[in-house]
Amino acid sequence: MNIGITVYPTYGGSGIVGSELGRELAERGHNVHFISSFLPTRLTELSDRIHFHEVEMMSYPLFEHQPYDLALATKMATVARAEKLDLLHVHYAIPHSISAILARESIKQKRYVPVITTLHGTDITLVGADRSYLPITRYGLQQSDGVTAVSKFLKQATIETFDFDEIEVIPNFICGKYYLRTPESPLKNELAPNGERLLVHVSNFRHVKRPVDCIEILARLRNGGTDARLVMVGDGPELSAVRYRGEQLGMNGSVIYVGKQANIADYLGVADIFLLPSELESFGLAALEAQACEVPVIATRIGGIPEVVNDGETGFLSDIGDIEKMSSDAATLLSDEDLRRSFGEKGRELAISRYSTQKIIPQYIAYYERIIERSAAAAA
Ligand code: GMT
Repeated sequence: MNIGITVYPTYGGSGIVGSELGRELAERGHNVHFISSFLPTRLTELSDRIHFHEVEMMSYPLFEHQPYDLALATKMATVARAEKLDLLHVHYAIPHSISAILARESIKQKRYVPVITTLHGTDITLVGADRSYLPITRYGLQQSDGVTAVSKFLKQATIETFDFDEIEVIPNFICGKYYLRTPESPLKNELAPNGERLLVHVSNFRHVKRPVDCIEILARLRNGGTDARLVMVGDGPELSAVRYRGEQLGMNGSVIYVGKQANIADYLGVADIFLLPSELESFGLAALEAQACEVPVIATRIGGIPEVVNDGETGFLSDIGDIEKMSSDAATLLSDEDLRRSFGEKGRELAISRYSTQKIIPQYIAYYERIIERSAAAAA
């Protein structure tokens, strides 16, 4: 198949999933055309099967804001015709599904290119549900030829908010060979020079991730006598609040802020515990990546997380903001190496058996084939 993929190219789960899906499809012999404002961060290599088409935008003084959606639609239409795309697969509904629908409609006399929209989370739960975007998001869902969601939770949230239920759940995935426990890595010694226990948090540091809670947990652990350090991977609007709280609690000497990182697996591979105290998470890709690296997860019992983390088996789940329980669960795990290892092993087993690329990528391919067939039958 010739597949067009659009993602937000910056750091973030939906961009990672879209980029890795493209790479996996190319490995299975498909031609993948990424259409985006710049090269997605996880897409480090192009090849004869992975192509990149940059969305160019003309700047004009009249435009207060550049009309990216239209430039994207134009590029999608051009690429769809030139490369004979079989479908356009967009990640994150807003504005990608609208641009794709516009592209499809603009060229349909020549070639009908079905549009598949994958919902990732806040495109439904926060942004899409907001009054300013709700009608156009619903239109995007209704007009897409196929819609997938990354968790059962997200499918249900979409039904409730948009009264739209033609949704296939295809969960996120990991490639087991890239996500491994690496306790012997030199990075371990760099981050924990005195053998301290390592807590790791990875996010885009938005309010919804509650990264300040990680500092609170670290403070409780250290004040309770656990020699732990916290590695904060990523960047975003809440980072200054995190640093401020770290300063207030006298914890910043035990926090390592490493900023945005291309290779998250390096940090997860040396972690003792992964922290994800989010107030909303439609899936929690980072928790899956941590489990694949045999790292027990301390997270909140919200959204799709209970679908990904087995409470009491691969991690511990708590209510939002229940710092005391999260700290005490972390202390339990950190004081018991056997328990930690057993949680870690079960986490990897769960990640590989339910969410490996071998299991999930064929689901996408089968779904593509179904949608292409259905669209062709409708056109005939
Ligand atoms: O968080 C977002 O606003 C968007 C998105 C992203 O690009 O990171 O995150 C969502 O998609 C990820 C990949 O499917 C999921 O793992 C995240 O749980 C989800 N974020 C939220 O629901 C807050």
